[in-house]
Amino acid sequence: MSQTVFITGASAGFGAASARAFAVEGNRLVLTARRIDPLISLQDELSSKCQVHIIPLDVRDREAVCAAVTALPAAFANIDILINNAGLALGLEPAHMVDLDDWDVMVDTNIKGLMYCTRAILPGMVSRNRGHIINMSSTAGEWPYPGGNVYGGTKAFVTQFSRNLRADLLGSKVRVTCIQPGMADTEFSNVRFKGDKGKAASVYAGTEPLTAEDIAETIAWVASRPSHVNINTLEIMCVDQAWGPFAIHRSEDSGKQE
Ligand code: NDP
Ligand code: 8X3
Repeated sequence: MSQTVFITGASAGFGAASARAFAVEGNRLVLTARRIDPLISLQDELSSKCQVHIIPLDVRDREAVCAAVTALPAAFANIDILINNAGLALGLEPAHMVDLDDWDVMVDTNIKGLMYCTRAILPGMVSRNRGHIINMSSTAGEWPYPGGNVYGGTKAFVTQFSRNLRADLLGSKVRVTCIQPGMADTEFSNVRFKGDKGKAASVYAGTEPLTAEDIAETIAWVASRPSHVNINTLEIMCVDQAWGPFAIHRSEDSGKQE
């Protein structure tokens, strides 16, 4: 069955790989991101397989999100699948040392941008009684780590927002899925470390991390379940990643009475 798929953050990583995964005959793709050049390249690459509409869009811009959805050409207007993927981490400093602007950008993108896209597209899905919202959370939304502070907080929002959407949508046929990947080798770490390629590469050194294609395949699988099946939450890690024990700080005089 042909579907219209709206992807945020389609210029790189999971979003671009998802565009490739959904580029099958009959489908219509709406690809959005701030950078237009990678979107044009992707459109050139995929337009022999399916119809592709690209929109330069910053998901933090509430008016622009509404305008983009309202102005969709008729062929792309009835969105079946929204992949709320645009997002980023900035920095890995402890909370008392971070740049507050970085926290603002993460909240505005990962939380508010995802809210805006959902609110703009969901009414159409409800009125057609058909649709699927796939939200990109992270293991960072479930499991804390030093320096994860606001990034993990934004992803915890995505996880709980996804569950609450399901609660609101009970009685409709609209599905909601939350994907929680662990470490995946995309532009993510390069963005987090603000272009420091050495630091970004060190995140994946000596491991076989998840790839963007691993996540895109998972998204495609989730979306292709029978229409009465809703995958609620799906956490995925590479085999080279797992949990550690609780961290315990010990000092020389700990526990000693004066
Ligand atoms: P990439 O950096 O490779 O891709 C991020 C995408 O988000 C880019 O297309 C970027 O496009 C877009 N984006 C960022 N800010 C905005 C914005 N304000 N408006 C619109 N688009 C934006 O990272 P990933 O593919 O790895 O990340 C995709 C999602 O997956 C993110 O939400 C991330 O938090 C999450 N994730 C990543 C993991 C990983 O280890 N890689 C693990 C778990 C979750 P542009 O810059 O052109 O706007
Ligand atoms: C990305 C995974 O562990 O870098 O969301 O936060 S992690």
